[in-house]
This record gives sequence, structure tokens and C-alpha cells, in this order.
Amino acid sequence: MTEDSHSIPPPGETKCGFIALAGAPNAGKSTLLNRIVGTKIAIVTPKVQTTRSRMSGIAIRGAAQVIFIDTPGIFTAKRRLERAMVAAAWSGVADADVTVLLVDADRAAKSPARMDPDTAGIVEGLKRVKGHAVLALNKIDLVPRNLLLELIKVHDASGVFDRILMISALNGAGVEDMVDFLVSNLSPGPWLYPDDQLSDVPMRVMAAEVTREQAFLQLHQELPYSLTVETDSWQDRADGSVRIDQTILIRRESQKGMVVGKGGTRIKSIGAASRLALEELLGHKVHLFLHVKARSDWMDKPEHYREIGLDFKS
Ligand SMILES: Nc1nc2c(ncn2[C@@H]2O[C@H](COP(=O)(O)OP(=O)(O)OP(=O)(O)O)[C@@H](O)[C@H]2O)c(=O)[nH]1
Ligand SMILES: [Mg+2]
Repeated sequence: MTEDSHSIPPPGETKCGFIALAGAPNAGKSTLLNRIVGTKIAIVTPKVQTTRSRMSGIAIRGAAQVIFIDTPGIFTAKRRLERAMVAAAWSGVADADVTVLLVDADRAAKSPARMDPDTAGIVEGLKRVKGHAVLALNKIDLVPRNLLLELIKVHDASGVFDRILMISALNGAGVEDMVDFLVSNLSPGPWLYPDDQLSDVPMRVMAAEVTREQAFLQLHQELPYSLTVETDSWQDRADGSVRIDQTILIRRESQKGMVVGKGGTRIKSIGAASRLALEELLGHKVHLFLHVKARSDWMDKPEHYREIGLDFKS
């Protein structure tokens, strides 16, 4: 994915670095990535465990190219897919110069006297990695100031954070100040990506994510966690439009009815919303064909993990 060019500073004056966005599920990591980059790269839903693999978002501020890595939420994972997601998050942290630990301040404010168990676990993990860590209390648009001050005190006591910042990824409050702070601490170095590149997520994966976002939004209970989306084919047409065929894989034949809906209404509605989002992303007309297939073992297939950049461990 690319955008209009920036003027590239002369060699020797540039900065570059990797910054991981980590935190418990639903903390707002993907919302923050999209806001910083200024375009939608990662999908966002009100449900936990939306992000399943690492997604880079490349931002340029002055002479600095900053590669932000959105990661899956870190939680106590049980299933193979969940374990691979959490492992991907920690590898994002391990590879980064700085990790921004995002905390949902609204959730944390429910018991402000101590860190919530998910965050406390991540803080312990951060003590074992060599990069620096910064805490971002997110969703401050929902939290009264006196509670925020309490949260700052509790998190500061952990001793792992160089700085504690308060932001709203949703309305942008504090976000550019945070980016300024992160950029000011980056090391000099050459830019690693072309100046117009916004992400290194392949387009077919991003397109599958767009449909998965709609499936997450429009389906409920266990279904979002039982499905995945794969892009099967992508054909550019002479008239400038594109035909995209995708399959929504579910685990059981009995789930098909719920994904398709009465008279096909649900799948039509998922397809319509996804097509609109894809047209916005790609900037041209899209013909989207969605198929639904039951494949009980998709979560145990190494190829699926490879496609979305997860490590498959037996
Ligand atoms: N009010 C408010 N809501 C926010 C803010 N940031 C994110 N949200 C909401 O929080 C929910 C989760 O946001 P995501 O960006 O998907 O969170 P995430 O950390 O990427 O979640 P996972 O990928 O599941 O780990 C969405 O409904 C967002 O709109 C914020 O600053 N304020
Ligand atoms: Mg996410």
C-alpha cells in the first residue's frame, strides 16, 4: 500500500526505527496504528482478539521513518491459533526498539488500585526484553482525570516504563505528542522502505482482513473465532476493476447456515460491506465473490499460518 511521496531528507540526516504496539486484547492497538499512519491498515472491531498477526504501519515524521508494528492482544492463550497469535505479539516486541504498551484506561479504571492481570503479565514479560517500553493509557476520552492519575501511579510503580502517556486513539488526543516523543528517541539510520509505502502486509491478506472485519462485526458468539478468510484469486480487469474471490472457512458444516443467513441475507450483507471497504482501499471498482466452506482443520493447517505470517508450532 502506498501514498503520495514525501521529500526524502539527505542521507546522514535520517532516522528509522521499529515501534511495537502491544497490550491486552481490545486495548485499541489497531485503532492507534490506523490513526498514526492516517489510513486504515489494521481491522478494528469491538470484539476481543480481532488482530491475529503482525501488521506494520509505516509513518514518516520529518526526517524519521517509523515502522509501527500492530500486534495481536496478549492473553492466556489455549488453542493453537491463540498461542501463535500471542507468540507473534511477543516476537513483535522482541524485534522492536521501543514497545508502547497500550492499556484500556476505561477498563483499568474499574479497579484503579492495581494493574489488571493481563497488563501485569505483559509488564513481567517486558522486563525480560531488551528494548525500551513506554506506557500509553488509552481511551482517556472515557475516564475522569482523578482516576487517570491513580492509574499513572499504579503503573509507574512497575519501574519498566521510560514514560507514561495519555491518549485517545479514537479521537486523536495526545497521539501526535506521543509520536513526537517516540521520534525524538529514535536512532539515526537510513529509511528501510520507500517513502510512499504504508505497510508491508500483502494486498491479498489485507483484502481478506477487510472481509474478516465484516464477519467479526456481523456474526456473534463463537462464530468470529471459528472462522477465517482467505483470498483465493485476484484478477485485474481491462476496465480497471478487479474481481476478488474469497472463501470464509468455518469449522463445522452446522455453522454454514448462520454465516449464509436466511435466503443468503447474511453473506450478502457481509459481502456488500466488504466490497465497499475494498473499493475505498483500492480506489477502484471491485467485484467480490464470497464462498463459505466448512473445513474442520483450518486451524491446524501450516499453510494458513504461513499465509498470514504466523509461526506454526506442532
Ligand atoms: N472510546 C474509545 N474507544 C476506543 C479507543 N481506542 C479504541 N477504541 C475502541 O476499542 C475497541 C477495540 O479497538 P481495537 O483497535 O480493535 O483494539 P485492539 O487492541 O487492536 O484489539 P485486538 O486486536 O482484539 O487485540 C474498538 O471498538 C475501538 O473503537 C479510544 O481511544 N477511545
Ligand atoms: Mg487489533
